[in-house]
Amino acid sequence: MKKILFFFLAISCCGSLAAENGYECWLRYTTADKSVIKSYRQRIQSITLFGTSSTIDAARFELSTALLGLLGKTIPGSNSIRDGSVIAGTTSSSILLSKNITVSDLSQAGTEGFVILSKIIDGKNCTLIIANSDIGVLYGVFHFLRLLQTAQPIQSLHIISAPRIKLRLLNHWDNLNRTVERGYAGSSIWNWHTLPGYIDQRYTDYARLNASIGINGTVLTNVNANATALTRPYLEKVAALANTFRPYGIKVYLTARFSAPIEIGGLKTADPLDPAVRDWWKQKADEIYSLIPDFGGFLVKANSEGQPGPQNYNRTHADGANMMAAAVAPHKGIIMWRAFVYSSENPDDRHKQAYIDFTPLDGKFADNVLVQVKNGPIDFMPREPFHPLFGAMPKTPLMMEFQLTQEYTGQGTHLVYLAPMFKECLESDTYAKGEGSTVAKVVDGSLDDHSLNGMAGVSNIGADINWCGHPFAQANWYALGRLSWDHQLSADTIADEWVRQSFSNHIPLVRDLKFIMLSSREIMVQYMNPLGLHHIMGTGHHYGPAPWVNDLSRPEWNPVYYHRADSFGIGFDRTKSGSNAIAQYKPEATELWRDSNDCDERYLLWFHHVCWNHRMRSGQTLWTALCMYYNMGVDRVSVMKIVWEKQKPFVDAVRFKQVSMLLDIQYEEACWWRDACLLYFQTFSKQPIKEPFVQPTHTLDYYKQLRFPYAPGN
Ligand code: GCW
Repeated sequence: MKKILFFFLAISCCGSLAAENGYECWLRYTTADKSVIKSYRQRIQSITLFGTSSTIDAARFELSTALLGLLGKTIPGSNSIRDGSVIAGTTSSSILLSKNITVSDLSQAGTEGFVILSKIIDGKNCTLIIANSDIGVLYGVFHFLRLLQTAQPIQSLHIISAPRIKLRLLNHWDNLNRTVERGYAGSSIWNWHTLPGYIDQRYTDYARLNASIGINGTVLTNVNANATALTRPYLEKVAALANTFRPYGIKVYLTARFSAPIEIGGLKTADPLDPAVRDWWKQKADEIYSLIPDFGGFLVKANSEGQPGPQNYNRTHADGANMMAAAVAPHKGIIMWRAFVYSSENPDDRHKQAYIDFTPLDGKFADNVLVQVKNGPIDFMPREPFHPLFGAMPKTPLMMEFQLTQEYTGQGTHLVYLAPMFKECLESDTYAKGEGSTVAKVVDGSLDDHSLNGMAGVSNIGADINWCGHPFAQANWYALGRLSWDHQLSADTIADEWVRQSFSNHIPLVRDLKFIMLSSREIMVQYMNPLGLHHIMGTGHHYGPAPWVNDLSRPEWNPVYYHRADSFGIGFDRTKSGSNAIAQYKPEATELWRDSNDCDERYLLWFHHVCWNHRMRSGQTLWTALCMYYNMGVDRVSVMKIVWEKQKPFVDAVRFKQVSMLLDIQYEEACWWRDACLLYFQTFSKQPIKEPFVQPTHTLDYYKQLRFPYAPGN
């Protein structure tokens, strides 16, 4: 009886628990929360949208579809003002709107932002959504719908919101054959073969989801680029996508293979100073813009991991970038030039190489070039210090590159909410211009006054029905959008919004899922890469642990290069006595890392090689601490599982089961990381894994012989 009563209570507080496949992501528009639906019905009785563009049509579609779902009835359009009118548009499209907003509010909204106001007009309670541009109206509508979906009060609104960052982009690492490099959610959503004739509904839904979180650009192709994407037939396909995305304010960009003039242009060289090469790029840009007048520009990976680039011709990265920049500049295009470079010939610490290559070029890039920098100096590890380039190139806009796809953070099977990691980086202080010179201020352009600025996330989207594979991976896509709009939002706020929209407003569920999400990143660090360990994953596919690998052709591809375990101890000495990578940071920024006895222990083995009996703050030895963290990470995954199981009454059966199964896998894989790493490091420490820590289930040889020939994303 008790059980039955509980079941009914659960149903009544959560609304429908119909099976969900996750396709809608955070735009589910299910019945509004009971606590607010009555007031919403009062406040929302008619909708008026001024304007005639396809963007306004998109806003109208979204509003009417969403309100039908949320309020359970069709909300009529209306030309007259009444109680409960929701009126949206630009000030130029409506005198009513321009009369009811102050110049100051409007100017704060800027070109892409919006204002949402509760106003009494002619004695009637109205809600106004006002912007300077149609896209601002669409963003405002999506914000209003977010308020409704997250059960916020809407009686007395005065919201002004404008993006802090100009370019808010997804970077797809999608290949033309529809494989996705480091993709764990199925094949590429771009069906190149059926484009441009066939426009999959997914393309529109992709644009809706992106616009709802403020993303305004997408790089469609892999940075390990294929020049074929720049041939006419493919450009026509790209144009079809651009047409689909345009109403949603999303520009398309492509990756440009540096050797394209040779590969598809029939030239003998791709030397950026060669007039024929320069002309080829100019003509290519003209051709692209004739098909896609608002084409965004190119993202380029050059002279890195085998990609061709200007250094093949003894030219600099600036020479290469500026040549392409000149080609797109007449069309207002931009170049995003990646700083992810390290060379096989250079024996220096990989941590240092991008800084060494790029800082001398500061001030040498054309105005329409951004240098795109990964959050950390190695490669999207579970935890890295911020990249030393941030704050070191004041004359160049540095664009942030985060990785949403979980290449090194659990791939397709681990629940890891990455916003805390993104925030950790954004809030790091570079001290470039004294205290408070955060990475966020470098990236949003405010520190050095760059009006061109951007943030990108390497996409985790694929053709899986729920887009991202793991139901919780959607939260990382969501977080990228929200943080690029406003990097001051907390990871907690973003998780709160996402859970409410993606699951429900049921308070205990929101609390518990946030608990899981907000702790998940640190837990993952503990069972994979505690204490500053990094790059100890499997070769090629990067799946699972393989700290023992030491036979790859390039030293910096081997895990042993990074952990440097030996009979004395473990860790990479990056201080003066070692590679001195630490000197690439401002002295104030390194205060927490400099001294191995006083180092922020989260970065201990990143910056120091310390002995196995090194005393930790806790008084434990390093070896014991290592055992403790690996075990703690695993134990905390089991807590995640318990907390998830409690949600059964509040989550639809399909997603509940999916996440349960994935958490089981995550637990198994966390144990694998713990056991394989501890057994391997034990061969150097020569110390026991003592009680209460768990004894590994298998031998080290067992873990070493595991093979995963078809692991995804490779
Ligand atoms: O993280 C590494 C990946 C490569 C990737 C490269 C990069 C696209 O393992 O797959 O290539 O980074 O960012 O260029």
